[in-house]
Amino acid sequence: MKIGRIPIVMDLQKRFRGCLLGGLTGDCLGAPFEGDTMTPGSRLVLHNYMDKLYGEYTSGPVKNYTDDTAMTKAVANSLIENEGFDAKDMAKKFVNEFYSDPGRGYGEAIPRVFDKLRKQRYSNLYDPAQQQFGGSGSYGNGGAMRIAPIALFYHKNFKKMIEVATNSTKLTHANIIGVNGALLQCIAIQQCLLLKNEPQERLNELKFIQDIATKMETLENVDSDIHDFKRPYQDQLLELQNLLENPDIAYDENVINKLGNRIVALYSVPTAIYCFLRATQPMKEIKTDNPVRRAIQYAISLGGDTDTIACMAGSLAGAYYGDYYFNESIRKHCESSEDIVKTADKLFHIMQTQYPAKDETDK
Ligand code: AR6
Ligand code: MG
Repeated sequence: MKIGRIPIVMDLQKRFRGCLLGGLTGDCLGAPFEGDTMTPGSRLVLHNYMDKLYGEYTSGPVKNYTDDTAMTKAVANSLIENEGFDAKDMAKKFVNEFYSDPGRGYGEAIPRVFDKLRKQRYSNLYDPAQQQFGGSGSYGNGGAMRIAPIALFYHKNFKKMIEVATNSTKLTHANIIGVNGALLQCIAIQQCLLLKNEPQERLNELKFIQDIATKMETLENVDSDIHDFKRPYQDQLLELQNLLENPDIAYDENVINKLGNRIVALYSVPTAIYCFLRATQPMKEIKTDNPVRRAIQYAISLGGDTDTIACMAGSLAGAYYGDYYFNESIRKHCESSEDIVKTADKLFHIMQTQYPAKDETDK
């Protein structure tokens, strides 16, 4: 590290911590704004609120996390305890977590999956999710919001990562839009982890998007006739690229119109990726040197499904920048931040035993 530069975050363990801390922080800070249509006035309120939280620590109410983090923890703990993916254990952990603390703001339909899984004693793990919405399955962003531990744990093995991400998502979300949204977020986190983060070097946002689009091309089922469109995520990634290339059209209303701020995975995962990429550069509307805060604050400022979009944007930013941008104040203001760091460390150590450092990536 050269003097005068910000610390270089090349340490993978710090990136694991950053990714889970970013998700937690986005979730906790976004939750109070969920469902809001943000006006210039409410964006100012948000900015002042964020200034306070990221400033010198002053005691104040701790912000609680929601289902995003509750389920992320369940995914991480299952991977840790089983040293890998065990579908039945993960399903049990989702169910146990929900019934021990159901008031975390879960999606309206997902409790039906938990109820059925419990009643049939985990005998047909994938049936309850498949039966949702008259057999079409959920296209909500609930699979994507909890995918981070899988991206971390399997980031050295693309094929395995995709397989586990798919099967873990299908425990609750069977619709192809829900599944591919989780895959998109998973791939984006993996790319963040593998990118060199040289402080003087600008992230090549367009290349980042093109690389994801290439991977999605092989994953999106072009023969599917379930939807009016054949390649929905690739189309959204083109919209995203267009917004990045033309900052003059990237005003908030247009970003919301083009990418979305909804509970639907297709209209929230690309948005979160856009928030992360846009926030890698200074933003005149969000005056702070902290790019992780920028990603989270910008995601919240779009309104709608603020906790989950900020959670996903925060996970990406944390995976790229590591845990450096989470000061004492923000850690103390978010419920369970010490716990999530311990979880990230456990995940890191077990990942290392499974994938020793000399292993190639993208096997
Ligand atoms: N047809 C119609 N509506 C649907 C469909 C479908 N096939 N799929 C989803 N919806 P859910 P999640 C709508 O319950 O994805 C929390 O706030 C429907 O209105 O499967 O885990 C989290 O923080 C359904 O209730 O849960 C996330 O933001 C809703 O999408 C979000 O909810 C959510 O789908 C995650 O929810
Ligand atoms: Mg939530």
